[in-house]
Amino acid sequence: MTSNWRWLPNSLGMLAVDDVLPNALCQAILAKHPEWYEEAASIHRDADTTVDQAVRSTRVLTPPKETKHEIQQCLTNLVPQLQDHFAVDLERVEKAQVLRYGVGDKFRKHRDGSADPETKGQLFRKVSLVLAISETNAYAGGDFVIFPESIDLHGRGCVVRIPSGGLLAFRADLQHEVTEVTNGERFSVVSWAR
Ligand SMILES: O=C(O)CCC(=O)C(=O)O
Repeated sequence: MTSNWRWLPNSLGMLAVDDVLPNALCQAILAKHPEWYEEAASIHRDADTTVDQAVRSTRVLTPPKETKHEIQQCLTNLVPQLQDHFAVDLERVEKAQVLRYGVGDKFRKHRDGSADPETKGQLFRKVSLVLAISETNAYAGGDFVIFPESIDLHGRGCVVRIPSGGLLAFRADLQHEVTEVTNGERFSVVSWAR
């Protein structure tokens, strides 16, 4: 898909980029994930990390180290562009999570962190990175919805359909959600630059 999915996020100050993850890598994740260990994804709450499936229900996959390395390299290569776009200094990109959402899975509206220097520990994050592995027609529901502060959408948010391999980057304090998957499986990669 080479549509203009990037137009809306870019016009709202986010950064949308096609083909950040090579197609062969996305296909390898989709084909090989059944062999990989997976566990319930956690959230940060107060100073703790906890699993709360009413808030975040998805599985974190554990790809082999070469695959992890390839993903991490794709994200690290983006740092100059992210620094430029968001006018921030970035020291590193956190270890990426490869996520699998089955039917019923979702991540309720949340913020990933904040660049406020008062923010301690894991939640000190400047830029959130979301990359699609699946094509958007591989599942139903599972919409990625962003709630920009710059326009009044009466609380509704904008759905951004990131094509396979594409990246959406946005300030880590922007609210967003993944709606419940109602059919199929949805795979994505998330990370955060700090
Ligand atoms: O899986 C996604 O597309 C995004 C997940 C998300 O919002 C997050 O992990 O913070």
